[in-house]
Amino acid sequence: MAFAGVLKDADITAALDGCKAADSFDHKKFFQVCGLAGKSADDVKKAFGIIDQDKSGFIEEEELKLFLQNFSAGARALTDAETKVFLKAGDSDGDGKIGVDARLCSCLKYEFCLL
Ligand SMILES: [Ca+2]
Repeated sequence: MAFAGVLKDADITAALDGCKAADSFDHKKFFQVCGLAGKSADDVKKAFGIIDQDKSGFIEEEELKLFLQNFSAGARALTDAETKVFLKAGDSDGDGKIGVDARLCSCLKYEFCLL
């Protein structure tokens, strides 16, 4: 499990169960249920480092699409519509990808979890 040591397995399962149906993914709800919302900026950065599979320092659309599979290998890919909404929420400078530096992660934590 890619997130072992960061998140609880039961919370991950609950979060994935909540978005099983296509187009039911809500990143705010997901981050709340999986427990990332309550984590430190460092842990959120760690999580985004896992999602950034090619270690480019950015989470690109393709990586975002496979977001759920970082939590469970059997999870579905996000639909194009879900990916676009998620990308828009995290892409603060409009470059079409999400940056993974610490300061941005604090912003992401705020945008994704607290609003
Ligand atoms: Ca990347």
